Amino acid sequence: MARAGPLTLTSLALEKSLHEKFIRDEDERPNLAYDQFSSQIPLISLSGIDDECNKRKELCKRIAQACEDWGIFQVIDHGIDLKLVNDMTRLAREFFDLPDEEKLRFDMSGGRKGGFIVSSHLQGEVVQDWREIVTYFTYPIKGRDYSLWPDKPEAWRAVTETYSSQLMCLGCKLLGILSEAMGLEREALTKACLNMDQKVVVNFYPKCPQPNLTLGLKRHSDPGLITLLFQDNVGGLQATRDGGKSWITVQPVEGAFVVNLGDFAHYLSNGRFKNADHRAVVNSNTNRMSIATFQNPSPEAIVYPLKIGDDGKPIIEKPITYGEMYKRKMAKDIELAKLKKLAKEQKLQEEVVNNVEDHHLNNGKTK
Ligand SMILES: O=C(O)CCC(=O)C(=O)O
Ligand SMILES: [Fe+2]
Repeated sequence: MARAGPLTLTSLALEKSLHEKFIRDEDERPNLAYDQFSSQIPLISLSGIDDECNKRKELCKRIAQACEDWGIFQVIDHGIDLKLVNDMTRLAREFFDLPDEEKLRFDMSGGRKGGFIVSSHLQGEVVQDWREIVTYFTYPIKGRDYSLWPDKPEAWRAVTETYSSQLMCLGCKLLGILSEAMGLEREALTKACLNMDQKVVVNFYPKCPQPNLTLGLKRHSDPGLITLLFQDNVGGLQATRDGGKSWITVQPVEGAFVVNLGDFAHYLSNGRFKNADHRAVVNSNTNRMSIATFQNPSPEAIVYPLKIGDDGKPIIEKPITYGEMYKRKMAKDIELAKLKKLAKEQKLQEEVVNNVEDHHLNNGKTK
């Protein structure tokens, strides 16, 4: 049977121009190059994190400051074995290099909880992201469905298991620091998650024929508590602090993890810590890969500030569950996408009416 054209982005990347479904409206297109780096995001060494001494206190201060300013920082000396990270990225690359058919054996678009997907996008959203993804639901362990974990390359499953457990440890250490920075007991944020969830998402951004017209991943904040992102040395992660008016490209640092805070952390800190607004841009020179590990609360966890200053007010009216918060976030995004689509259609319609009127006027003049 003949195949109906390219199925994955890796195949579409070979075409000369960008398929229409990836072309963003002008106001969403990137205005800053993937490799125009900024060093504004703090780079923090975690050495001394386990010492009960001044070093930990100092670290706590620096991390809290970064979370107040940006909601993003990078960490080195984090204790994760670099060989493990290199194995993880090498095997992931080998997976994305497989023929379409092999990758699509793990297609998760039918609602499967984990696997491979091309440019996932929201219901009702017209424009798609320029990325391919493999998602692993890694914690709680009893929720793992190994049949959805790619079986090629062969070693990838075992490496992902080790990677996920080591990142769970690092995530919890950082949550300990953040809890202390909030003036709470070390376990406060971990406990607030009830039974912590973890999801590992491997993002692959093939080189793109017209990168200025599209995004690898559109602007968003992560919904959960904390995300640990490993990116290769290409560059493409961008952050904004002013609602998207200006952006910076995060400088890739060899062996570092980018840590960013999500909505749950923002609410639990009563708005003190930023839920970092970020996106990924792509380029026409080279493929890019990043591995995002999301540490999230369980759906039943309560979203409400853990501490409110003496004269402060809670930034949310009443406690809701994380599951409900997530549902509302998705519903809002879908609503925005719908409104945007409607506005675009109306604008097009107005343009047609104006053109017809101009045409009549001009015809009238020449008669
Ligand atoms: O690839 C990147 O740099 C960003 C990935 C990201 O933000 C995500 O997966 O949520
Ligand atoms: Fe993200």
